[in-house]
Amino acid sequence: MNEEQRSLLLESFSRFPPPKGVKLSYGTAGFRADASLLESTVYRVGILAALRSLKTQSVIGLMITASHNKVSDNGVKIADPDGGMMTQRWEPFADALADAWDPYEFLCLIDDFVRKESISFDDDHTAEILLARDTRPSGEALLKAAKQGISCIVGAVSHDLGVLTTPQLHWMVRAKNKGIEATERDYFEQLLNSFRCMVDLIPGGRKTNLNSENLIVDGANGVGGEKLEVLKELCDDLVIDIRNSSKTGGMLNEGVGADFVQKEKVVPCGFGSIDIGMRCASLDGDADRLVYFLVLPHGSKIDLLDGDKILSLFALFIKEQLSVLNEDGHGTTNSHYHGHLGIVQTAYANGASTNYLKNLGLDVALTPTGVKYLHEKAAEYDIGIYFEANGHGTILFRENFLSWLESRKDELLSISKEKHKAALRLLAVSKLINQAVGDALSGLLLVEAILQHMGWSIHMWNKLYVDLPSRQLKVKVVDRTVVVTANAETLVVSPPGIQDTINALMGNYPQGRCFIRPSGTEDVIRVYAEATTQEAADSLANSVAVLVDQLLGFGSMQ
Ligand code: NG1
Ligand code: ZN
Repeated sequence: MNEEQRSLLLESFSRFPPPKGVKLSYGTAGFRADASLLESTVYRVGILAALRSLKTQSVIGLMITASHNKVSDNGVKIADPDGGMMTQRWEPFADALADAWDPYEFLCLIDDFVRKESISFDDDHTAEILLARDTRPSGEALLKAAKQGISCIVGAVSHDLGVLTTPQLHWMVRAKNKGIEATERDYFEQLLNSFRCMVDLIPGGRKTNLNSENLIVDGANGVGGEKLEVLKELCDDLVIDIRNSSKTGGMLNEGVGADFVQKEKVVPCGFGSIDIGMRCASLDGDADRLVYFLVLPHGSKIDLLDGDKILSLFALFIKEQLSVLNEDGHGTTNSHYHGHLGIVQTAYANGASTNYLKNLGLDVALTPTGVKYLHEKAAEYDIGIYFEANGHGTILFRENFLSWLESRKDELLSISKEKHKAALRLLAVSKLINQAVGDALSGLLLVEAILQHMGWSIHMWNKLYVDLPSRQLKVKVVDRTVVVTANAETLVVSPPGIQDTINALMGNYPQGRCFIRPSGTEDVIRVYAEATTQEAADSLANSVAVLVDQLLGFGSMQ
């Protein structure tokens, strides 16, 4: 680094002192905290994004959001050149940068890192960063801090894209680096063109009346509802009743949104008995999660169709297309099977969904919680479908497989119309579903297209399998980092002894399954339990939560 660069960094450092006594870390989804604590962190992530752009010589994304967390929180994360999450290799540097207190320590840290990573500051490559934020009131000021961070790397430029969903920004970063048009309009057009293509390929033609009930969407009072309004205006075929859009004045994520619906299993605000039996969906605060639900008669209870059920619907559809593509004309499968399909879940996946998928003959892999792990695993297949139970997920297509489909699709037409259509459907799915991260808007369009393709109502979809009753709890602890897990978080290896007690408790319940793990986004230990009855799942989760509280918490539970 030359003198100009050093003095730029030193001068700006003094304007963004880190908050005293707060240590932040780049968790499951970037840095998250109360928004009032984040200015300095966001400024530093601006620097980080610029360095990442120099290193990769590509466009990088920086998103200001705290997703489903409360409106007073905020967060910041980086999108890598392929639109995925920032490489885990850079996370320790992100942590050190966010926590550096002394200006010279700060400078040395950057200097050493730049040298270690061989990042060059030559004039041929300048950093370029796309910035966006969700609808949180703190977003605008934090975005300014990010710009300040970026501008203290010599030559770096930022483009403020304003309010976007998280997946829109990731999509744009990916598109820009592939040399594809990358405006918001392009995003909407790609989604709608591929959606229309899927609808045109419905067996027996377009059947608009198949899903006679309307779709009603809860926008979490956030950016997702706002963007869905745009999508609806651009497409006459989309009949959607959008509630809790950010423009209706309700509080972000307060009694609304995918996280609330999934965890509480009750109707969000704005929904009630008039919606009984209708097809309802809920997005989270930055629209990277999607769940569907059915309002049940009497009270506020719902039947939840979570990420696992969305995954199962997608898996069934993709498997069907692959079978048609690979059939040899005598009802048997070709020996040269094209398109290895893999499913990726976490330990939070309902056991009934995993059984269902395995019974379909599919490969199911488990990874630790966090999109980065699921995404990485899914990228190992020709088609990898991953979902967290909370509704975050997508379908990844390997480039080679897509090129093979593209090159074969016309030839397939002379062999069989059905094979040709199966290839076209797979190509349409690859364009519709976000290849960078889970995206509630594209996920919603794909669910709608597949339901129409199958001729299914939400009730029929819901019957694919019956969820095992489950309960998720969280326990506040002194230091969540003392809990270390293994085997995709299904086993506690430290502190010693806890796993034996959990095993003994699980043994008390038929089909009892329970695990604990430290959250990556909150200062808690999460407890998940599953059993054959709700009472048993509740009781198992409670007894393990009490154990965690006694050993690691404040002893306030009994
Ligand atoms: P943590 O706090 O690490 O459990 C939560 C979700 C993740 C993921 C991240 C990022 C659960 C149990 N955990 O992570 O799946 O979505 O937030 O938003 O839902
Ligand atoms: Zn989110």
